[in-house]
Amino acid sequence: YVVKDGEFALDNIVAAVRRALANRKTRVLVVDDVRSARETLTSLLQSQQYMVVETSSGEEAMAALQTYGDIELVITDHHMPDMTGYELTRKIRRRFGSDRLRIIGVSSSDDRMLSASFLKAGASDFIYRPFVAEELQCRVANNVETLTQLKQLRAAAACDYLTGLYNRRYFYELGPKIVTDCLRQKAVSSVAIMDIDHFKRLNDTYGHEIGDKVLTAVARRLATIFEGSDNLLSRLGGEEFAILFPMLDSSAATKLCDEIRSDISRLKVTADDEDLSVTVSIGVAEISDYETFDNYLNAADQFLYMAKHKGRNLVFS
Ligand code: GH3
Ligand code: MG
Ligand code: MG
Ligand code: MG
Repeated sequence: YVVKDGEFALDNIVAAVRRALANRKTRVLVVDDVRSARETLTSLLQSQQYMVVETSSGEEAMAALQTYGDIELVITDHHMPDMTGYELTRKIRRRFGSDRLRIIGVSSSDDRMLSASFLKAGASDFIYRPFVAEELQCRVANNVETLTQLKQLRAAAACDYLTGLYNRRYFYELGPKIVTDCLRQKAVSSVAIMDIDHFKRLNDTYGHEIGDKVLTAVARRLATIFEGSDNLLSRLGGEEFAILFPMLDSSAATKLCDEIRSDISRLKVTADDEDLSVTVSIGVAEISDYETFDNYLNAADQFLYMAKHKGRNLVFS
């Protein structure tokens, strides 16, 4: 999501996630060994506009979860020949947390402890048969809504409020995983730290609000440059950005960073009827071994310091 002028990026990200989720149908997996029972559930779910996948056993259910990567809710019967719904619930929970996938147990058993067993095994909800259609539909809707809220929270937690870019937290969460993946494939990566030159001066001259506007414009430009790429862009804080270039060695990353440096220097930000421009300095470090992610960021930071020292508007590696 790329922010526009005068928008609070994070609010818009949250709204965009909500719209995206509202506009697409949720896929629900129904697991029951009795066909008529499956069909009852399916027709109730379809009347709520859900997409439904039916399976008649736990094994099939596990396979369906693999096949359809987007199942968000499983409604499972308990008594089934090969695997009980309780066992299926435990099995699913080893792979999917309740923040990714909701599970509702359904059973006509007269064992009143069954609902507690399901919930302890990680089910999100449980309904005894025979159930009132309305109640099942409400529980389904509540579970889907909870998942939507969790997704919005996750998106918000990963993003920077001002610019809408990924934040430092997310960069440090995902970065090491990407790097490790590359190293396993015997490929190096590179990381860059970019810092706007003399930003304090800009703030002092034009005020913090204009400073924010320039910062947002730089962020937006970077977001456009990296849109659709595998590179991980984030705002580390203040007027500093970090970019991870998976599978790119230092010389290729440096070349790319120099193009970005040049691009940013040509960026015009209109504020108070004036065209403002900024330059950036960038430090690039190659990640070729299993040292800590922090070590490589420190190395990039030292190169950034050299770029500043040598006069700014430069890339060092
Ligand atoms: P250098 O070229 O050495 O990087 O100089 P600089 O002035 O950019 O560096 P310095 O670290 O001294 O100042 C960074 C300034 O960025 C200080 C702070 O007021 C400003 N800043 C940090 N975060 C924000 C922000 O979110 N909005 C605005 N407007 N300013 C910010
Ligand atoms: Mg059954
Ligand atoms: Mg700085
Ligand atoms: Mg600076």
